[in-house]
Amino acid sequence: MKTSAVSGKTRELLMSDLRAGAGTWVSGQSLGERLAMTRSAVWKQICALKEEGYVIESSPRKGYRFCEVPDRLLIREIREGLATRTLGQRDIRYYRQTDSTNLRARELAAQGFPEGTLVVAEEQTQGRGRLGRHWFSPPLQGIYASLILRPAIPPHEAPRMTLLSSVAVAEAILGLTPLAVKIKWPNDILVGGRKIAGILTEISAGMDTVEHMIVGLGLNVNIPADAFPREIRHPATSILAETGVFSSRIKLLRRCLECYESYYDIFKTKGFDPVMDRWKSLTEMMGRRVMVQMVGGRHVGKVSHFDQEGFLVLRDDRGESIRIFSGDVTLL
Ligand code: BT5
Repeated sequence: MKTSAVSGKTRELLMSDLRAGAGTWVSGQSLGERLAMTRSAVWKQICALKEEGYVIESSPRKGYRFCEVPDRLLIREIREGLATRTLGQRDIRYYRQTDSTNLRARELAAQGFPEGTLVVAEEQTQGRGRLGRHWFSPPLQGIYASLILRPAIPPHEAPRMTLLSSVAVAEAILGLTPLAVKIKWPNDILVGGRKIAGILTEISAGMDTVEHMIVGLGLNVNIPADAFPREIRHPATSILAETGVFSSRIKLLRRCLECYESYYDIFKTKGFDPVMDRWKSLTEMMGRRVMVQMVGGRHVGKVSHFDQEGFLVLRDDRGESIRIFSGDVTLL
């Protein structure tokens, strides 16, 4: 029986039929027959897909032809070919605009949404950095994404996850662009000393264990160099500014999720050492003289190492070791 009441699932089937015939015409009648829909129901769904940004040609005689996927972080595009088991495979929330994806993810986590839940936005009106700072999040030019994780670790090991996140994002950029990215503790991804991405890790924890963790990624993809506001204190850059070419945000997001999952798996099965080893190979901080500004003061010294829990260990001018949980590092 044909019906015009089409479920979301039917739209997904229609989409995969259209995609499968990419570049060729598919008649409305054959689509309708395969999906048990009237031709006008097919047409309505095509209109909805076009509204989402898909480029689909239509001709009264030939039917429909799938031409182009929009440059949007749409849920079905995130899942298309995503090679993960958990991350991004569960609930995904998509916003054309929201205040902060970390805030949205935090609400979902409090409601019990599982590990791997993902929140993405095309634009943030109040993107957040650490210590209440602002994260510049212009529409459709960057990736603003937050993951819910529920790692079985004690709260004092949470900084490990920030390090793991930086490694995963750096690997994703290295894999898809020619850029030589570097990591700056605790949460910066840099290209030529300029910040191309930042990660905001927020945890909710009891005494003994992390209840949930929100890992928020801001990645500057197609932001022109001159679009960054002056009030950004440190030099910022984007993949476009560095390479001169536009990159696919969706491919980058998928690769971030895949890299994240593989490092998270390594962490769970082999421990933190292999993650730390990769982290060390991606940072230029080892042995460097730095100033670390923290909430309660500042320290100057040489970077001695990063310890098992992800803390920065400095050796100050008197030869004393100082362990630092979080702060802003300036290379001197
Ligand atoms: C960070 O903070 O680097 C963490 C940024 C995390 C942003 C993501 S976006 C998705 C998710 N939802 C959120 O609301 N947040 C996360 P921090 O280390 O405190 O750096 C913030 C500083 O970086 C600001 O004070 C600016 O100086 C600078 N900045 C702001 N926007 C920037 C941008 N788009 N690119 C580079 N630098 C920026």
